Amino acid sequence: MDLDTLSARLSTLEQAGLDAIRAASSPEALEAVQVAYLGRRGELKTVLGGIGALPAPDRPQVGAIGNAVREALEAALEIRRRELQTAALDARLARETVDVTLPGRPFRSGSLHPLIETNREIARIFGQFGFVVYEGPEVESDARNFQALNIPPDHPARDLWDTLYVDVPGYLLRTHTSPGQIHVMQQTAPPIRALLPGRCFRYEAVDASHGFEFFQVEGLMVDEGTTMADLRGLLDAFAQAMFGRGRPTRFRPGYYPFTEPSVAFDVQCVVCNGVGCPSCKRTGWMTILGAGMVHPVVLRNGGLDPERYQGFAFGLGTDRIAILRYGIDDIRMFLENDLRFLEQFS
Ligand code: 2NL
Repeated sequence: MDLDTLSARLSTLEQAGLDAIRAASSPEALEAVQVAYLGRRGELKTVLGGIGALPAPDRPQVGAIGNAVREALEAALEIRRRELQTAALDARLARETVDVTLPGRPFRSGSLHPLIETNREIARIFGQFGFVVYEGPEVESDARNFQALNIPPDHPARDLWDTLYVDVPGYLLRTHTSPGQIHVMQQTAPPIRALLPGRCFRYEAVDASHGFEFFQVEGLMVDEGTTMADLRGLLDAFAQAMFGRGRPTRFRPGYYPFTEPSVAFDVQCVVCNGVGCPSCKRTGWMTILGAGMVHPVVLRNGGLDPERYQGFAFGLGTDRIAILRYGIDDIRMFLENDLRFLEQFS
């Protein structure tokens, strides 16, 4: 082994190392090249191992060449490492690019249930006349649901077949929202203008126009000198707001144990405008609620003196108003929660 041979080998090694570094296409490959050329058992160490066979004066020169080769390879490694890092970053940026100009994915928004919408509209209209919304419990005492309302023990509504009773003796699922009005009378001093919306329950055979759950809104007004004319005017204003201005209305005689006198309140048929059609059974009129002057016995049961105070009350079926409002022909739709039905109200 002589100086020239060794320098020639070092120069070949440098060239091969530089080529391998440039050819490395990943950080892992580059690492392998580094180990192969500059590692403890790498090419450079192997070639320099031959230095011991040289005459002593030649050794420093070979050592210097060896160091230059090492530095050249290390510099090339560093440059290539940076190149690979930059390339990796560019690739990642390209891969993860978000196009902020793309339109968002539309999401489905829900809508209020038609009964809720109807309830709110009713409350809004009566709210304009000073009526305040109250709520009573769905489980009521027999005392408030029937006795306080002057419904005698032998009244057909009290039949097991009409009322849903709960396991607690003396309690039942309210068959109307009227017991809530008893709460209001017992707790509020006149003037009272109360609106009571809520779910009611009756033991019914279910069909297109009867459910065992239904929604009711009741109104109660009590003050000194309240008359039937006040009731007539209020209900007429309600009908105009709900079904359109100029819609004719009428009172017919009715009967409820808790009002005297009692009336049925009709609006001209909203389907045929009074001509007569299947919806109004060819009468030209539709009954939308029942009402009357609060029976003195009921006022007294509510803790009020009937000599001083008079009142009127009315009760309407929310389902029925919603049917007329939206042209629905089967009340079972309201509680089935079929999205194909509900989505039509969004
Ligand atoms: C109907 C008829 C009505 C009442 C409800 C009432 C409440 C009290 C006193 C007197 Cl505390 N009356 N409520 C009065 C007349 C009729 O509802 O068939 N609604 C669906």
